[in-house]
Amino acid sequence: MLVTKYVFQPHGDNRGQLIALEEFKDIPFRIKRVYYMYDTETGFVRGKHAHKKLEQILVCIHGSVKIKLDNGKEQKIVPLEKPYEGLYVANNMWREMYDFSPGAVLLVLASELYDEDDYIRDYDEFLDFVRK
Ligand code: T46
Repeated sequence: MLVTKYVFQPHGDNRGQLIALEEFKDIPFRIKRVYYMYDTETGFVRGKHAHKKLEQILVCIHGSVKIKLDNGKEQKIVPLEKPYEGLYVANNMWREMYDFSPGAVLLVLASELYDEDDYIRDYDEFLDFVRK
C-alpha cells in the first residue's frame, strides 16, 4: 500500500518558521474545507470511517498522533509528529487517529465540503464497498 507523505517547505528565519500551503501547488486538490482537532485525550480513537469521495491532507501542527490507514487489503500505521509533514489520505481508505500526545493539534485540509452521505462508518460496509 502506497503511503504519500508530503514534506512542506518551511520559510524559516531568526524569528521562527512559517509554512504556507497552496492548493494545486503544495496540496494536490482544491481546498474546500479546513478543520482541526485538539484536546483529544490519549486513549481515544477518532475517525473509524472511510470516505467515498473525499481526499485529505493531515498535518499534526503540534504534538504527535498515529494514523492507521486501511485500504481493505493492507493496513499501515503512520506517525505524524512534524508540523512540516502532511499525510495524504485518499478516498476509499479507512482511517483511525489515535495516540494523540497531550496538546496535539491535528489540522486537516479537505477536498470537499462536509457531507455526512460521503462517510462509510461501518467497517463491513467499507469492505463491501472497496471490494466491488
Ligand atoms: C476524517 C477525520 C480525519 C462538522 O460539523 N463539520 C466537519 O467538517 C467535520 C469534519 C465534522 N463535523 C462534526 C460532525 C461531528 O458531530 O463534528 C463532529 C465530530 O466529527 P467526527 O466524529 O466525524 O470527527 P473524527 O475526528 O472522527 O473524523 C474527522 C472527519 O470527520 C473525517 O472526515 O477523515 O477527521
